[in-house]
Amino acid sequence: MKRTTETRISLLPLLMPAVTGVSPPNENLVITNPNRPWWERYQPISYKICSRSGNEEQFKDMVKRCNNVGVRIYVDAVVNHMCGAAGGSGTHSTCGSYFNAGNRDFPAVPYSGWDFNDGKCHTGSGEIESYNDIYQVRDCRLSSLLDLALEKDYVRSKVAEYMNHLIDIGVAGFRIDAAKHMWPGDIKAFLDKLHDLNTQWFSAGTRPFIYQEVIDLGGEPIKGSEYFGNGRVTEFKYGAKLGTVLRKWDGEKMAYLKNWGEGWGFVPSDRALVFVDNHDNQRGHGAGGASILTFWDARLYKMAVGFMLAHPYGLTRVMSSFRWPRYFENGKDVNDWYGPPSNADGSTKAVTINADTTCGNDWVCEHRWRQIRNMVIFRNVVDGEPFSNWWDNGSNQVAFGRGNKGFIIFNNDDWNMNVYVQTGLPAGTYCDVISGQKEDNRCTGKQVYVSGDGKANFQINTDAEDPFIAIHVDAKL
Ligand code: AAO
Repeated sequence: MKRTTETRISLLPLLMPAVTGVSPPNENLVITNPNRPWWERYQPISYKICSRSGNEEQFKDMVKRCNNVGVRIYVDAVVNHMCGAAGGSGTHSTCGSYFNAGNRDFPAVPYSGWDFNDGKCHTGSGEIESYNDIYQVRDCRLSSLLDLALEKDYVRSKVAEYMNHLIDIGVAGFRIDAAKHMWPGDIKAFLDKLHDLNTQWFSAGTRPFIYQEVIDLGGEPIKGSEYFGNGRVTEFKYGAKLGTVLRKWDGEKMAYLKNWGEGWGFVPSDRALVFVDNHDNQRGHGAGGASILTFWDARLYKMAVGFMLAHPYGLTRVMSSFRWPRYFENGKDVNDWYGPPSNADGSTKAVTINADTTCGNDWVCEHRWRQIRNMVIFRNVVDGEPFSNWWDNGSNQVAFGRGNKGFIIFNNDDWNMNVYVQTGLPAGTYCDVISGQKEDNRCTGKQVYVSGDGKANFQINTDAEDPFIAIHVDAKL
């Protein structure tokens, strides 16, 4: 499968075997200072499918081949704005379309001055100056990005035309970038214009899946709940809190996760899109702060992703990243702008696959890590089963099950664990899917014996490579 430069994998276990989220595929500003940052893709020039990841033919080919094997594609839709006000004029765009940011002229759409919110924003700078003013947040420029006038039917129609083009090609839905910076009613207006999904792969009448990027950590007047009518919303508290708990900061401990979910002040489960990290906060952009766990903290990261995938709350998204030369100066990563692994001519390096199934060329491919991949399978196996058999030691040793289908147990304490707990599973020998998995009716890693009463003994040393164990009924010998 051809991969885009920054791929994000999300999981919709109910609906389908695998789901892939891709970076904005439309034409964007080419930025050379710094040299081709990843974030240039959030500065649209037109809605032509033509980016560093490939052209329209290549995109269509990817969508088709993925759909044919049950992998759904979700597109990151950047429709709140075009490029930055200082983007200049010329043809320095990924498809060579002419534009003039100063004149608000984007003839390849076309958009002109009338289609932007310059007149509607009332801050002196034209920028969002305060997140406490909901009008600024929606009508002014986010980081100088030219703010589209989505109250206009013309603009709504152009946005819908772009998204419908993608739907007709076969994509399954969208991440709505910067949704907090658009009025919920304006988003509804362009969503209402969208086609049903392509019947070559989806049943007639299937609507696109929608989730909106709304950063609501509390403390601002705009709430994620304002957007529930349009689809799911990103729950940024999830990764920020889970990172704090696993790092044991602020007096947090895993025992407190007993009422994880709405009990922690998160949005309702059926409205939440959850993740441990995303493309912004894994490198200090966006929101979440220092507690966010990423592949750089691999041991805690695997535990966090394992916990997320085992827990019933929310619709889960798994991150898939590239490595960059991270370098901190005064607490800030000065290389946070680094684009994907690329060749001298600027083209993106292929995602090569190593003999051990991991990726090469600096692609991290967290979704291929055994522990994460196997927990995705766990999530599919336990889908629909209730949260059950919670156990904790009052500290950082916790366990829970999903009905009689799966069970997971963690030791994040500084001492060894040796416990005999109720799993809720049928008697038998199970393969731990963290240290290994079931292959040819044997376990490549640890084995767990569940007795007739559903109980099992678990031993996890504090220095274990991965201090957690997960078992499920599809990994029973
Ligand atoms: C780049 C340059 C800019 C330049 C611009 C135009 O970096 O200096 O002005 O080009 O030339 C990405 C990059 C940006 C990049 C942009 C365009 O991250 O660096 O700008 O592409 O190339 C806000 C938005 C949210 C947004 C996030 C980054 O609400 O929508 O900023 N995320 C999306 C994408 C992201 C992309 C864009 C949007 C733009 O995921 O990749 O930008 O398309 C508060 C607010 C949040 C706000 C953050 C950051 O968060 O609540 O809404 O996110 O601030 O500004 C605590 C608080 C928390 C607070 C946080 C940070 O945690 O609890 O609420 O602190 O202060």
